[in-house]
Amino acid sequence: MPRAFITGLAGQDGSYLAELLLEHGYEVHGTVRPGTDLAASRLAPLGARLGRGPGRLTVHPLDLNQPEGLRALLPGVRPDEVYHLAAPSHVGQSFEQPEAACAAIGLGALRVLEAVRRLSPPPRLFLASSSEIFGRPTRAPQDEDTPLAPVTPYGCAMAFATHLGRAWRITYGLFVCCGILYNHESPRRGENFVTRKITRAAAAIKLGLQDTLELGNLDARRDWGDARDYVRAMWLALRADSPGDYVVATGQTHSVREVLAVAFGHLGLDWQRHVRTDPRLLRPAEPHTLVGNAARARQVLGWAPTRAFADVIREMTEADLAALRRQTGVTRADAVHPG
Ligand code: GDR
Repeated sequence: MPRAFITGLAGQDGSYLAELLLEHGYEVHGTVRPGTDLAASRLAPLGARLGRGPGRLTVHPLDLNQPEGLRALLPGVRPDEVYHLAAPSHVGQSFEQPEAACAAIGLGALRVLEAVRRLSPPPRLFLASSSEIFGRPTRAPQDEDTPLAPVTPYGCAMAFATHLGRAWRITYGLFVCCGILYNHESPRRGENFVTRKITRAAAAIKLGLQDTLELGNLDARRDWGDARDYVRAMWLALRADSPGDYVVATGQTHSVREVLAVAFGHLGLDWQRHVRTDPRLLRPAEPHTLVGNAARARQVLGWAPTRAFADVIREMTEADLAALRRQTGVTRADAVHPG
């Protein structure tokens, strides 16, 4: 049975990918930040799977900002497949801390590539890249050959990491796949990303725990997919006959306003009564017309998205409502706040 190694195991994607690989009998290893409370993390549902061997999960606390950490750890694990998912993922924050974001994303990818290259035989490597590398593209939808034109620190760092992956594939003949991932959401999405911020606020407003929601640009449009579909694409990429880069996207865009309409509408609320725009939440630059053409993933990997945008947003809203009810004990929502 294959052995996989995932950086960023406790993230949205890392946790779903670990579940997928365990289901397929893999022995899964991965890194989490030192001090991570597993029972309170996204890995909590996998508690019973902790251990070593096929179908088991081994967690390695490791600070990936330490240059030597991964290179020291990987030879002992001897993985067949490595998935590099750990990185700061908030584009807005990358404007506030550009140096930290660029170092973690750029040097992080470089260290993984170097650690993988030194293993014998080298494992197959998936690098998580981002639609942010296209920034303000000259064409839409974008595919694997679209020129990179990032406009955010995050996007610039991801472009650097993507070029490194391509260069190491050419130079060293490594099996490296860059997944150019468009936005992907789920109930495990971090609360500071716009979809989750909206679904959580809609649930809190429904329960009378909150009245207003502050957001930035409501006109922004994104190609939003489902995280569980996207980790399946990662896995399929490493099972292909040869390495390549893949756009992973739905090919459709929606606006932040549409997210609001679906989430609030699902709970019988009118979002316009609750949402305020806060100029401090506007970003210095926004990408334009990010929409992906996943034809190569479809043809080569047999991949296609299975969950529709509105279904994911509704699922997230339901999950937030259930979680807030559990946490607060508020159940008579309608009586508290008529919406
Ligand atoms: P994004 O996702 O930047 O596309 O990066 P995010 O959900 O943060 O923003 C999407 C759009 O919504 C607008 N927006 C707000 N965003 C946040 N976070 N908070 C707000 O209050 C708010 N109001 C409006 C943003 O301006 C933006 O236009 C995601 C991340 O997962 C990256 O790691 C990944 O690489 C890309 O998707 C593809």
